[in-house]
Amino acid sequence: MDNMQMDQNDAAAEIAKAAGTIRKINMEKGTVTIAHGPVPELEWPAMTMGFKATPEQLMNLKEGDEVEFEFTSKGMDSVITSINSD
Ligand SMILES: [Cu+2]
Repeated sequence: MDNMQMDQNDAAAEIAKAAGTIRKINMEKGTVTIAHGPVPELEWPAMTMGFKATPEQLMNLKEGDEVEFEFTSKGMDSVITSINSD
């Protein structure tokens, strides 16, 4: 294992912030689809995509809600760490 490589992977999992609109919530799968604005930290443009989330994070949210959220992104997995509706 190359330690330098591991450090770079850890850095990729830092928390990023975004704002957007909830398009779909799937409680069974623990996913939420959000149309989010640009994420400068990750050099992401605005897009609609799925995030993993816990039932506790999703239970007070509904489709159409405007939200601000924080997440980690590693490979194809983006996982919400906190989410709040405006
Ligand atoms: Cu995205």
